[in-house]
Amino acid sequence: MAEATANPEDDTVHYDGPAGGWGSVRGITRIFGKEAASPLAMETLARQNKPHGFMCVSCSWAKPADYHPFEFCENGAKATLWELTSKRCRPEFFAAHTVTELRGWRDYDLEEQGRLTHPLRYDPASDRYLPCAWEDAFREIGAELRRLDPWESVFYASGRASLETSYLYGLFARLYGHNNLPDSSNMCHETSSVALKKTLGVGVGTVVYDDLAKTDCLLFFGQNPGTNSPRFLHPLQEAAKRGAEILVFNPVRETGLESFTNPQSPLEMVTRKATPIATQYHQVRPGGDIAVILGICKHVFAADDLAKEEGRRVLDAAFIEAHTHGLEAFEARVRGTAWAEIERESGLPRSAIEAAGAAYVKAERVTAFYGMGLTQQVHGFDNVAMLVNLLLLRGMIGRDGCGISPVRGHSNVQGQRTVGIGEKPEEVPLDKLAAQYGFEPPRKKGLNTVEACQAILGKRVKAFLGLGGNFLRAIPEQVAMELAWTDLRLTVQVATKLNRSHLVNGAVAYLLPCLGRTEEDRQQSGPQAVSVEDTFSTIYGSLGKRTPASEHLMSEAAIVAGIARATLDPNPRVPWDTWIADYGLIRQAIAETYPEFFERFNDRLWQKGGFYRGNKARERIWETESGKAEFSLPASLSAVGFADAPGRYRLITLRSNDQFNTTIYGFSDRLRGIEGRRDVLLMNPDEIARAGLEAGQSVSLTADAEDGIAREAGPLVVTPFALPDGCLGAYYPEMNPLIALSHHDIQSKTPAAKGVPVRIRA
Ligand SMILES: Nc1nc2c(c(=O)[nH]1)N[C@H]1C(S)=C(S)[C@@H](COP(=O)(O)OP(=O)(O)OC[C@H]3O[C@@H](n4cnc5c(=O)[nH]c(N)nc54)[C@H](O)[C@@H]3O)O[C@H]1N2
Ligand SMILES: Nc1nc2c(c(=O)[nH]1)N[C@H]1C(S)=C(S)[C@@H](COP(=O)(O)OP(=O)(O)OC[C@H]3O[C@@H](n4cnc5c(=O)[nH]c(N)nc54)[C@H](O)[C@@H]3O)O[C@H]1N2
Ligand SMILES: [Mo]
Repeated sequence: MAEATANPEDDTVHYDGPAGGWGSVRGITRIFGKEAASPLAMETLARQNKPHGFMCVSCSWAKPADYHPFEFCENGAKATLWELTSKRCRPEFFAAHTVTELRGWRDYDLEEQGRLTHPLRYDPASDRYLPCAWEDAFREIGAELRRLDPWESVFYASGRASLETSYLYGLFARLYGHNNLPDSSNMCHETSSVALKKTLGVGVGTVVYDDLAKTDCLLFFGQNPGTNSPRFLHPLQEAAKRGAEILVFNPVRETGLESFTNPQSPLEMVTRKATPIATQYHQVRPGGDIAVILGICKHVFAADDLAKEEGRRVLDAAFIEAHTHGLEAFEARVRGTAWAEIERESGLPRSAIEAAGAAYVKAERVTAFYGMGLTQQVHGFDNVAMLVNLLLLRGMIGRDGCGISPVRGHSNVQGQRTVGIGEKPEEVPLDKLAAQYGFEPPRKKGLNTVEACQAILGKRVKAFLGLGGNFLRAIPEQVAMELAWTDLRLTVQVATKLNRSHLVNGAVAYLLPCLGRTEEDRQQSGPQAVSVEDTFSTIYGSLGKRTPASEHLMSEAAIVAGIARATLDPNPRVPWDTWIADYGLIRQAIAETYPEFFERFNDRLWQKGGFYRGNKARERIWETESGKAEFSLPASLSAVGFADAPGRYRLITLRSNDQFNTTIYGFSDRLRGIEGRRDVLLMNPDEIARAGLEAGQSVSLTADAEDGIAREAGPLVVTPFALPDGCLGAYYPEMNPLIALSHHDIQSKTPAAKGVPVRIRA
């Protein structure tokens, strides 16, 4: 059986087996036992991601029409069992522990207490959370909000809540009077929303699930499907088997991109046969992607020069002429950049980049997939825009089997934006809302995540509502933010399990427990379904059937409606109670606001394979400034936004295979061969030697930001790992105290968590 071992050749820690396979089965079994989930949980897993089933609460990967018998992966199963745990975090727990005491606990131990069971109010006298009645909670929260200027409040959303809940949440903010609606997307694919909008006219990807069966070349930049979207490994395996080129660019050699054994295939499982995935694997330097892609473009222009001599073209000249703008300046920039510069910034030899270029030139249908490796950089916008440039050169957008695909994170993060959660007023049909509900919506831009943090530090915000998530652990600048947090007047957190954000509270604080997506949501008209949108803009119904973790839970939709009703003056056109009695009526309201996406929403809710909401760029209609797809010039050849200096490293903050964002399921990062601990500092053996360190030594990291603020994390154990020179790897969220709030993508303000300047302190 595959095990984590030290690599005999260079002593680095790595994993010997494929992704999937028996390791993933063992992973599921272990969590099943740990959460003491009832045998009925298996029945729930069998309904996961299927028509009339429920849609996984883990990632936003597609739920295909021709599904597998078990359309779930190791990490989807972990997420489901995490929700279905038999453990409960009851009022007795809070009676036994003060909030100050709990603040000293590890994230893992907090969530290990299990599901929250009662609405709770913070009692300053005893420093404890005490149970309260739902109506009292709503009344006091409403009264507090009514006392504030609406712009002094922030309504955060974490990307899981359904389309129905999200629509109500956004509407509530606007009826109340602000656009301060940051969401987890602001820390994630906001870079994509901004860059794709600017260059292609749509803020989402152009690829659909069926393209995966047609593409003959997949470019993979900074996304780790083995851990973060494991069901992606099935179409990837199929593509590999049909001989498609799979070109990976990642500083880390991620197992899922190297080889895969399909746990759903008895033959592969018994024979332990693994399919190799990547046909080329390039360990680019963190922040080196702009240079790599520019190098590939350079190769494309050179190949076009040669082809022209033979009367052929490599560029899609007709497409460029009819559909794009700005080629000339881009071409001049590419031709004017020397290979030596490209090699230095990318950390890759010219020959490797040319090999990738040759595969791209040969392919008929190319798709590009990417994740946090591109978006969480200071020049993240340029990373994404460069990928667009590359695809435009050969007309790889708006054809079957082609396109660009940001692989989204949270299961409904893209959908939340679709139905109005967002701080940018221009992206919400405010006139429509005004007419539909008879009010004057706020028109000023609201706060995104970084701006909300700045406003909290500057004491300009007095109330924070969190619809899920773990804001204080997910954001940068943790130390200063936690200090500022206690100055808030009101904090309200809607959650399923206890986390650190609940323990740093405002003067008036509520912790409101909600139903999970697997659970039956029974309202006046009967059990309610909800809906979510996946990474390919496809929308699915989702029906929870499990008995709720506690009879005191409310649905997220009902909690939002409860707070809204208590805050706002009555408006007969905004029937909160009627909406909650029957979510079909919320879907009707959504269809009225967004007819272009949600026409006949209720009829299409259970369409097999979901329904596609369409994408203009896919049809080659470009809603950009020029009316065409835009070539753009990167501001810099390096994406990290700081210069190299002696002793300064580029830190990548990583997700393990045993976590979902700030939720730590366990201490095993099986696919990277790291077991039993998360306090590791990954660096390559030569780098360890150059720094005068030894494997196993304990060190800490300090931030190397220019603002002079001391930021530190550790202790960490130096662990040899195959990474490029000059870079370090360590886990998110433990490293977040090291990230300055100002260290973010310039255009979108997405925190630059994949290229953090740090120093090592021995
Ligand atoms: N099991 C599980 N599933 C998840 C999540 C989870 O935490 N656990 N989180 C969900 C969420 S919200 C999201 S956004 C997604 C995140 O999914 P991903 O987008 O895959 O995010 P990460 O794992 O943070 O990082 C992705 C990859 O970027 C690489 N990388 C780092 N720096 C660079 C660089 O400069 N260039 C390149 N080319 N690559 C780089 C890293 O080595 C890593 O392999 O997953 C979702 N699914
Ligand atoms: N350094 C660094 N920082 C990062 C990242 C990184 O790669 N590196 N990644 C960023 C990214 S991509 C993201 S998306 C953010 C994630 O930021 P968030 O979305 O804010 O964080 P999560 O960890 O997903 O939130 C977990 C909590 O959600 C609650 N929860 C779970 N299920 C439900 C539910 O059904 N309803 C409700 N109401 N609550 C629920 C539970 O209480 C749980 O503790 O972090 C960002 N921060
Ligand atoms: Mo994310």
